[in-house]
Amino acid sequence: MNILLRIVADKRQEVDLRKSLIPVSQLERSVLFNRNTLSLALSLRSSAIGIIAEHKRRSPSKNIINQNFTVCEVAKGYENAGASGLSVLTDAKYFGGSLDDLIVARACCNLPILRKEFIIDTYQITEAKAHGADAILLIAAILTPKEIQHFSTFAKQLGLDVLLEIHNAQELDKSLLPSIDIIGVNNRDLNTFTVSLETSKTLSSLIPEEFVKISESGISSIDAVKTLQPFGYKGFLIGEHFMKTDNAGQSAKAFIN
Ligand code: IGP
Repeated sequence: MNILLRIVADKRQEVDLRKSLIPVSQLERSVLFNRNTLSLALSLRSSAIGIIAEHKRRSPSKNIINQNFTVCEVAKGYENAGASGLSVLTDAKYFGGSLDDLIVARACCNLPILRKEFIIDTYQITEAKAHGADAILLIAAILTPKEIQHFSTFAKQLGLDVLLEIHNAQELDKSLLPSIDIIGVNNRDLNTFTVSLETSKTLSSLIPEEFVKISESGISSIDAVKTLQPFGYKGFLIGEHFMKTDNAGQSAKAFIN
């Protein structure tokens, strides 16, 4: 079984368990659920270089990246660097993240926060809001067009922005909905882990103007950002390159200022 299918199968079990422990009504009563959200799309639109900086301890492709930072110092470091948004991985098994990371990040910065997760159920969207997120990720490769429609309209009703991630033209075809704010081209193939910035270059012209376009993964130089900007990319989602250093905020600063 490929890695993506394995992650999704595990996720189903994990979500069903959490659902049985914490009912939706309880999430909806939380303080963080009842707050005004920040728009990640708006923040990207108004930035010269929109960096969505990611908190990422480890990954299936790279194993351990950095476990020495606290979420709070990373969140504050990225905010001071002038990032347009913060991405927080919440998957525990493959990425070493948690929903607690989201709560801490929310308490430590005022950036729009993306819950970086394999979303397969509306329950996780309610959870995202109840733990401080402003935006969610939907991965086209693991969802049907119907699910994309359902999950994205659900998120919009909660005031969350929706980032839809694609890796090829077929995935884009099932994703062109008014309930999507941002389209992200993932340069990393989640099945094989191969990274190529060519993916962003090839797909850029197929993405309609009304979506904020971002390029995700494998970006490790300012040159790469400069190369992709003329293709219409307003945002760049960067994790490993910042996290593998001994000062994530400082390395993000070098990209922005
Ligand atoms: C960041 P990188 O190569 O800069 O660490 O990539 C981000 O794009 C990557 O973590 C990512 C991801 C995902 C992780 C993109 N899409 C979906 C988990 C699930």
